[in-house]
Amino acid sequence: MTTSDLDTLEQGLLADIAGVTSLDALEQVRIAALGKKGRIPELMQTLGKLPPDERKAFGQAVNAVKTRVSEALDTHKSRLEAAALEQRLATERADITLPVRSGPEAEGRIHPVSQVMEELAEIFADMGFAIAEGPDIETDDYNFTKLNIPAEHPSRQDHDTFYFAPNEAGERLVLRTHTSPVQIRTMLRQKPPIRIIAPGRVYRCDSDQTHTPMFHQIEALVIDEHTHMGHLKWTIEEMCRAFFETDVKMRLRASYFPFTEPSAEIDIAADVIGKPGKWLEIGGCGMVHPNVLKNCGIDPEKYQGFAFGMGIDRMAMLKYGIPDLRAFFNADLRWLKHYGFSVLDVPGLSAGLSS
Ligand code: 2NL
Repeated sequence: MTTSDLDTLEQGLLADIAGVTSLDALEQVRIAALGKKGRIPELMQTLGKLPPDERKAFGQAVNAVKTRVSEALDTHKSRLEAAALEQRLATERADITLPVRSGPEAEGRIHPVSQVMEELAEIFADMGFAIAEGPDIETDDYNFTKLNIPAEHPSRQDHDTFYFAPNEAGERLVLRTHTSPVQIRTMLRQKPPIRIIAPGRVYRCDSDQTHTPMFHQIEALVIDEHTHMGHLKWTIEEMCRAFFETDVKMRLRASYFPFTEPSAEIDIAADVIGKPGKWLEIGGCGMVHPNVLKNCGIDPEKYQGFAFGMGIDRMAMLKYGIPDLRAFFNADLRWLKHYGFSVLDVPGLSAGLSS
């Protein structure tokens, strides 16, 4: 083959490419030109039969043709793809105002516990809190000792703890009885200021009408240099207002926890569930005990903090009028259909938490 034959071949291939109007046809042209048995590889194979002094120049010429043909193929491919997309955009329409098609997405329901966790996360995120998590299986030290609950302290019994058998090191692990160990871990790891919530599963060996062995708790912890009870009260009040989506009357009633001093129970006026004149207990709170701060390497002379804890399941029952706690954990689809939330109802403060 001469150089002018090569030129003719190139012009032919480029014309074929330019004349093609579909991606399939373009692929056929590519295979005929560059495929294993295509025109250009075929030419390459004839190189060996040329006199040695012509081989190099002809090889280079064939390679140059190959490069230009490849480029032409790529360019034309992009052009055809762009045209195909234009065509689809011009003819296909998506009506985003249509309701969700019936199918698994529309059938699915969010459990009230998940819904309330999301609502609370949204409320606290808005106040600048981060979400902290930790393991369900905890050490005795993090679940009790660091919280100012020493060995043999009576409140260890109050907690109805699920204990694991001691390991080789003689260490006794527990299923956490509250989410406080998550806060202990945060204080050990992070310097103040600290603003976190710790939502999650907790376990107590207790089972009756109003207690299940696994339930859900959320705790909040704030540590800073001038934190006081006023901050505590405002934060809880603000949370209640946002959560119940109405003004909520609240009172703190003096109480005792080993990990806070002073300590209080949190009561809200039962107006929110249509029972005016009564009080509902929703959790406990207090100023973090100086011993707890010390146990976590925080100087109680410099830093103070508050903490509070609430049952998430109970908050869900109150807000959504769910009467029976045990039904929460029966995996009953009829119950979930009745009390569950649509996957599309994502809680947000602007649109209303539970609209
Ligand atoms: C309740 C009462 C409470 C706390 C939890 C806490 C955590 C740390 C330090 C101090 Cl790391 N306190 N948490 C404080 C007071 C009450 O929960 O009734 N929960 C359902």
